[in-house]
Amino acid sequence: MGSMATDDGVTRRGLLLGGMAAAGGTALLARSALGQSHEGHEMSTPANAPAGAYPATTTHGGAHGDMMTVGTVDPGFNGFDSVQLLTEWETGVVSQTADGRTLRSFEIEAIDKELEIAPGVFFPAWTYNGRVPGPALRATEGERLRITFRNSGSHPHSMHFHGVHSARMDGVPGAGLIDPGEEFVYEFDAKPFGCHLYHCHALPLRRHMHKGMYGAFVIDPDPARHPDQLAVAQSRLLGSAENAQWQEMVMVMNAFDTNFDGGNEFYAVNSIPHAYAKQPIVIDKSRPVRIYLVNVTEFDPINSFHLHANFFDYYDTGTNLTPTLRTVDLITQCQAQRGILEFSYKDHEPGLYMFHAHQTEFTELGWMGMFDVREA
Ligand SMILES: [Cu+2]
Repeated sequence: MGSMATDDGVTRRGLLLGGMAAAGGTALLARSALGQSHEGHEMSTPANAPAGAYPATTTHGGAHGDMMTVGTVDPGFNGFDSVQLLTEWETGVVSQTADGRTLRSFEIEAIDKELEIAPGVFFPAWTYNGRVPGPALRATEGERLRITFRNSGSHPHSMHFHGVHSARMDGVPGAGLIDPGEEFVYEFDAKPFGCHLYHCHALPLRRHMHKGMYGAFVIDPDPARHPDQLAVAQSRLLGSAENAQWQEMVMVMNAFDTNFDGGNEFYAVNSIPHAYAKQPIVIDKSRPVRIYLVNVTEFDPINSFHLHANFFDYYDTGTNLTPTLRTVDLITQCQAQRGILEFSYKDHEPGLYMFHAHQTEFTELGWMGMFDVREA
């Protein structure tokens, strides 16, 4: 919690409503059914009402479903949509180095861009390639990576990768932190395999983080290096037949301080509050699910992921091929913590299964979604 932030959820909701007025009077919260228009009387639920105090009319029901943004964010305006972000991996361009190694090259540009992060609420983001979170970079263990970073934004920025590299490539002041108009090339080996992240490391760090400068950085294990756990390694390798059996998605837990008071007004995975509640993520129940989960939430010290009616295995940081935790239904992450979740619905009946942060306030302010589990 930032020094200026309140930890009082009621007051925060009050701030949210104030922010809505500032955003042009577009009302956001309602106890309405999903997708239903309640313009004109959405304020009938008092802003300080405790969750569940009013009967839910949503088909998703219950205390989680009765507070929801109304309307939809325009994916055309943002240039990306939430469903697309789940499965869109940036794998760069592959070539060979002079000594015969695989070289994977990425092009990243820092761009100032206004995003519509909730219906009618616009946020002056600083982005990588015009999106928040930035591109989900994906490579394979042992490759040489070359990231050409161009700063077309209005402030100094960098790319600081969580991984193994030299001091010169660390993306901190004096080592890859560049001014507007400049370019820098980061180059290092892809290691260790795992679920990592990158983010800007300009100061003040909290400002550059919360403005949107972060993204997932996944390094798949090279199966040839893991003969004793070959099947698991193969299943993690994007492009393999074994990997194609999985339903993989990337979820970056983030939040937005839309009134710049050092506390967040909106919480989400992949930026858009309630996006996956309004448009549940379709899951084929016969195939396993793998989530690359990264927490970049600024101001709040912790975030979490809770899966309803099911349990998952968890690989902390993704750097092992055996689970760190087995059979859990909740995982907590500080900022920059991340890991891989694996679970299956094969023995479940089809239906809508919820997932959300288990900080109730985060849930109500946008960090809640649904899996729409269906027969194959
Ligand atoms: Cu920055």
